[in-house]
Amino acid sequence: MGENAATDVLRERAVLVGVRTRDDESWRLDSSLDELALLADTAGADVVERITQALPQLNAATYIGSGKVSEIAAAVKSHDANLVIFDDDLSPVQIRNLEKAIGCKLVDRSGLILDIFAQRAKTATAKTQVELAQLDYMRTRLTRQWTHLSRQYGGIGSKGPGETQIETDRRLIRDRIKTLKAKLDRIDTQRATQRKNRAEHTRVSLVGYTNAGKSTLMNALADTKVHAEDRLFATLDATTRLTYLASNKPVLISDTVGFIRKLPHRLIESFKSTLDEVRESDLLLHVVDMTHPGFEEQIRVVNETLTELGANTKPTLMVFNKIDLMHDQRLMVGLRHAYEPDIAFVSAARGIGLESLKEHLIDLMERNFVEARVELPVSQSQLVSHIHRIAEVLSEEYTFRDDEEGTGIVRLHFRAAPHHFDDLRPELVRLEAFAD
Ligand SMILES: Nc1nc2c(ncn2[C@@H]2O[C@H](COP(=O)(O)OP(=O)(O)OP(=O)(O)O)[C@@H](O)[C@H]2O)c(=O)[nH]1
Ligand SMILES: [Mg+2]
Repeated sequence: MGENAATDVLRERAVLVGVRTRDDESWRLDSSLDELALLADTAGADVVERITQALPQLNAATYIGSGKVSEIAAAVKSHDANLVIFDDDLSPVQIRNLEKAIGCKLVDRSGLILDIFAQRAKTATAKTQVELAQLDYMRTRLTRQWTHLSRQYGGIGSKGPGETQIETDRRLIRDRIKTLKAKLDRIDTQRATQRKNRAEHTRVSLVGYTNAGKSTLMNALADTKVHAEDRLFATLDATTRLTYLASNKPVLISDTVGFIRKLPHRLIESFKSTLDEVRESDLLLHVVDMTHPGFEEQIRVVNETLTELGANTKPTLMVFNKIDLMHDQRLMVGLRHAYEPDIAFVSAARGIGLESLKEHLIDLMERNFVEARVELPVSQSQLVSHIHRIAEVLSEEYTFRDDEEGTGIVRLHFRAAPHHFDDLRPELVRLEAFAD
C-alpha cells in the first residue's frame, strides 16, 4: 500500500509469529495474523513470512519452543528480513532472549501499535499521549542500548557524574514522563472546562473497532471534514461538533480513536483525555464494519474496552456500517433479532440509512429521559426558563394568590436527559424544601 514511492525503499521486511494455545481455534489465529499483517503494513513493513506454533504450554524464557526459534532464525536469514513481529505481548526478558537467539530486531503487538500511533499522531495532544505511552513501554525494556535517548532529550553533558548510560537514560525517561504528565494534566483541565461549558447538550460518542467507519459517519452526520482512510488508526484525537438530529434536537457528537484487539493498556491510560469524551458521553453509537469477517469478535473487543473505560453501561445504539457492500439478507435479519430495537444499518460513505439512524438515536435518547415534577415560586423565573431550555415540558401550571402581588407558584412536569439532573438537583432539592 505504498502511498509514497520514496518511502517504499525504506520499508522493513518482517516475519510474523503467532502462537495458538490450547483453547484457541485456528481461524482465530489466522484472523489475528491477518490483522497483524495490516498493522505491519501501516507501520511500514512488508510481511515476508508467517510462522505459527500450536503450543500447549508457553516457554517462560522465549515464549515459543526452541525448535521454533531456530525456524524463525532460518526464515529471517532466507528472506533477508530485518524485523520479527510477535502477535502476543512478550516480557522484556523474552524479547531480549529472542533477539539474541534470532539475531534480529523484534517487536510485539503492543510495541507495533505504539509505533503506529507514534507515526500517525498529528495533534499536540495525541503526540504527547503517544510519547508518554512509548516512554512507559521503553522504561520496562531499558536493557539494550537506548543511547539515542540522551541525544533526543538530554543533549551533550546530560550524563550525571558516575552514571552508566542506562542509569542516565532511566533518569531522562523519568524526567520526561513527569513533564509529559504535567502537560496532559493541563490539557485535561482545559478539556474538562470545555465539556462543562457544553453541558446543556446531550453528548454522543462514536465508538468502534478501528477502520469501522466512525470518522466517515461523523462527517456524514455532522458535516465535518474529519480525515477518513482505509487504514488502521486513521484517527487519534477526538473531534466534537454540534449537530441536529431534528430541528429541535441538538446533540454534541464526538469522533474518537478506534479500538483494537489487545490495545496496550498503557495507551488507554495515556489517551485518557481523548477517551474522557467517551467516558462522559450520554449515549454511544457503536459502529461496526459488518463486511469484516471477524466483526463479531470486534464487537466483543470493543465491549471489553468500554468495560475497561467504565463506559459499558451507557445506552448504546449498534450501527452496522457498509451495507452498500452487503448482499446477505439473512445476516441482517439475525442481527436485527439480536439487537432490536437499538440497531441501525447504514452506509456512512453512501449516506444510506442516516435518517433512520437519527430517529433511532432520538428514540434511545428520549427513552432514557427522566421525568420530574417540581413546584417553584414564580419569582424563580430564570430557573423556569432554564428548564424550558433543557427539557421537554409536559405541563406547566401557574397558581397566583390574589392578595399578594408577585407571589405564586408554578408547577412543572418535564422530561430531560439524566445528565441535566446533575446540575438541577441542588436547585430542586432547595426548592422542594421551599415549597413545603
Ligand atoms: N464501502 C463502504 N466503505 C466505507 C463506509 N464507511 C466507511 N468506509 C470506508 O472505511 C474506511 C475506514 O473509514 P474511517 O471512517 O476512516 O474509519 P474509522 O472507524 O474512523 O477508523 P479509525 O479512525 O482508523 O479507527 C475508509 O476507507 C472509508 O471510506 C461505507 O458505508 N461503505
Ligand atoms: Mg477515524
